[in-house]
Amino acid sequence: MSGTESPKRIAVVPAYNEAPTVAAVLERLHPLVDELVIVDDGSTDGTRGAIEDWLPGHDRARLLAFDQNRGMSAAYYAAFTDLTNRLGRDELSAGDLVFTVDADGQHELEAFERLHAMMVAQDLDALLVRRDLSTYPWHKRLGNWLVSAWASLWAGRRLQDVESGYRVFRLGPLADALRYYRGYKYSETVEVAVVLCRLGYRLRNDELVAVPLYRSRTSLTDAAIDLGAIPLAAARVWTRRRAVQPAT
Ligand SMILES: Nc1nc2c(ncn2[C@@H]2O[C@H](COP(=O)(O)OP(=O)(O)OP(=O)(O)O)[C@@H](O)[C@H]2O)c(=O)[nH]1
Ligand SMILES: [Mg+2]
Repeated sequence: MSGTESPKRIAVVPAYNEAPTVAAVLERLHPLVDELVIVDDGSTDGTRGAIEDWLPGHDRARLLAFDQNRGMSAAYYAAFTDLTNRLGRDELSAGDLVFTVDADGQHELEAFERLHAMMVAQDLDALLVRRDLSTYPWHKRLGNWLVSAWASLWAGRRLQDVESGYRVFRLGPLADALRYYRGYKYSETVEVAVVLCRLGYRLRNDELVAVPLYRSRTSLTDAAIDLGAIPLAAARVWTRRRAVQPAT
């Protein structure tokens, strides 16, 4: 895939009950991108209102909103499917860059330009930021190490922080990967990583970025779901790859 032409920058921000932080994150992110897609699904704390108050005057941003909460993976699936459909209509290009950024302020936007430059200079298909988890409690770090090690086994290569939601994808590979996973709860991050690796895309997961603040809402159950989702994602690529590949 060529990385030489100037790609569009699109950010996808999933937001669930992030009223205190979401507007500040969007305000900071908006000047960095050509397009901003926010997905609020069924927040109960005023997140929707905070986004709607922020939207006027930010014409490159749009909101996808669900009335019932469907989980982070469903939010990404909706946004990525929308982008994939626009790729199919030639409104976007396979080389365009899709950034994913959390709405809680945990993703250091200082790194944004550096991540873009790495994608282009190294002609990467995906860059999953490795978060500096040194401020996290030991059990979170251990859990992250275990899930990443398990994912590495199934991906066929070492992944350092497979649970990271701070990522950059080329739209073409992302649209391709989307044919092999949907995600449940938080599993989107681990599934897309394993699928992209199994499909042979060029991916990095070793670029370390600081996390400005610690906050955690994920549980042991979420980690268990991810552990189960990883081999299933790899198996889907093995069993369905031939079936979904266009005939040559
Ligand atoms: N649209 C949507 N977004 C969600 C949902 N759950 C979480 N998010 C968002 O997804 C992003 C990541 O969620 P977090 O709960 O911070 O998870 P994390 O940072 O990956 O992991 P922890 O640090 O362990 O909590 C944040 O922007 C959340 O607002 C959801 O059900 N729907
Ligand atoms: Mg977070």
